Amino acid sequence: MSTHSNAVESYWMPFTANRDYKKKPRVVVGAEGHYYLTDDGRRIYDAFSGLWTCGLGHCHPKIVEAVQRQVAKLDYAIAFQVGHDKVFELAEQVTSMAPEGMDKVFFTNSGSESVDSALKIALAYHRARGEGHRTRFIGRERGYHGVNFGGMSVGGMFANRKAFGASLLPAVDHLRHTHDLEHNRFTRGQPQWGVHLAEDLERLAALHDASNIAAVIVEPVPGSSGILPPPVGYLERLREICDKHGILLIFDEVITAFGRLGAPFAAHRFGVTPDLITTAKGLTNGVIPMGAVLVQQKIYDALMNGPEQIIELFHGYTYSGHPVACAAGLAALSIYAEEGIFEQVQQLEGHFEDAIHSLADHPKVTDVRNLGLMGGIDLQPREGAPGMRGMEIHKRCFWDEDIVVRHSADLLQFSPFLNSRPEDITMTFEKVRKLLDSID
Ligand code: PXG
Ligand code: PLP
Repeated sequence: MSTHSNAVESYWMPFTANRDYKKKPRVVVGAEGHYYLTDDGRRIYDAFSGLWTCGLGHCHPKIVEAVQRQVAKLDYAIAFQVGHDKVFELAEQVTSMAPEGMDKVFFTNSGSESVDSALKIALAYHRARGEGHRTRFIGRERGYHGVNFGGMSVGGMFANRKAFGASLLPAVDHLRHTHDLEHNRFTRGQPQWGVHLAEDLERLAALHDASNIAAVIVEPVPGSSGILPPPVGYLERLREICDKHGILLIFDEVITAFGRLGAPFAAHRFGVTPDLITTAKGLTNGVIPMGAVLVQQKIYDALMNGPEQIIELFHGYTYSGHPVACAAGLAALSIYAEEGIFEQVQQLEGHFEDAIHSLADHPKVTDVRNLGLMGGIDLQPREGAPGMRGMEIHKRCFWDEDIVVRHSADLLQFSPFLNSRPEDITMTFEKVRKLLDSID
């Protein structure tokens, strides 16, 4: 490792086992297309496209050029009370890709900020309509909505909640998650079983009284917690129940937007339109941090009351709509369209499904799930050492097989490039099988 060891010691790494990592750091110093370049001169295939972020590949020349041009022309623009050309252009582009009626967009800098912004917008909307009693949020077990207090509260990942449980938002409840090994183990795509789980929302609406519930937030396909495609009809049913009770439906599309499911948004793929969509990652292809909250016109309109000189929503970030991020976003959106990226995903989906399910027969594999270009493999945990098998696969992939495979405990996650070569998808799972054969 050429990086100075004091330098590595200075950094407190996010969501990382710091002490273990620092014994033998895995360091990249460059990237090109579908590969990372390491400090010891290797080319490493990126089977996770960043962190679900860089679906178009790394250092796409059109995005690089747009960013370089923008940073030299307008590096930053005061975000409050003054706008700039690129942010309006991007707002128009994003809303024109969005599901029908989602005509307004609020910009943030990450998925976590998008989620907390969306929750606040939901509260503000109900208050503006004289329903300020709607303060409760409903999330879902195994949901991941980022790391800020709102998102953590509606989230349902045990490890994320454990340390901060006592300080989460009080008025939150959770739907059950939809994964049940007895009924949908090794399902290809959406499971047929489980639509009845949406009735959990009726149960919670009765328990808390629907008139107290502001919004339900779900990932259309939970990503971080294991790629859990929704049962057929489930999201449709959530939409119906929300409509019946005047509850807003928020889709957290931080992972699923911008092509991951072969459509601009998961809302398109499932034919279900929520009231708000949170997004980030693919908006700029991960090149500059940026997120967005898309809302139905009715939500914006409800807040446009009172004296015109008064700020309608007391919320915003110093870097909302940062010009350099907007330039990256505009370039990314134009590539999605010009290179037919969503169609490429549709064509790759079947090959990806076959490739990932080729591991279903492996004795160390307990479940395989996929939708679009999202995939997860559960490994049988080692006796008395949960998480170690997943960690070993990740490390051996990096050091021995020149490939980045993401793991979370004993879950392996796959997020291939939206413009992957089919043979690279095949190669990914061949390498994983080889390692599964060779480790304990
Ligand atoms: N919502 C969802 C659905 C996400 O997937 C966030 C919110 C938070 O976004 P930021 O930009 O604040 O991280 C996410 C992020 C993984 C992995 O390995 C997933 C995420 C981030 C890092 C790793 O699955 N999702
Ligand atoms: N903390 C302090 C002291 C600030 O002045 C600001 C912004 O002005 C923030 C936090 C929030 O920062 P951001 O707008 O980048 O989220």
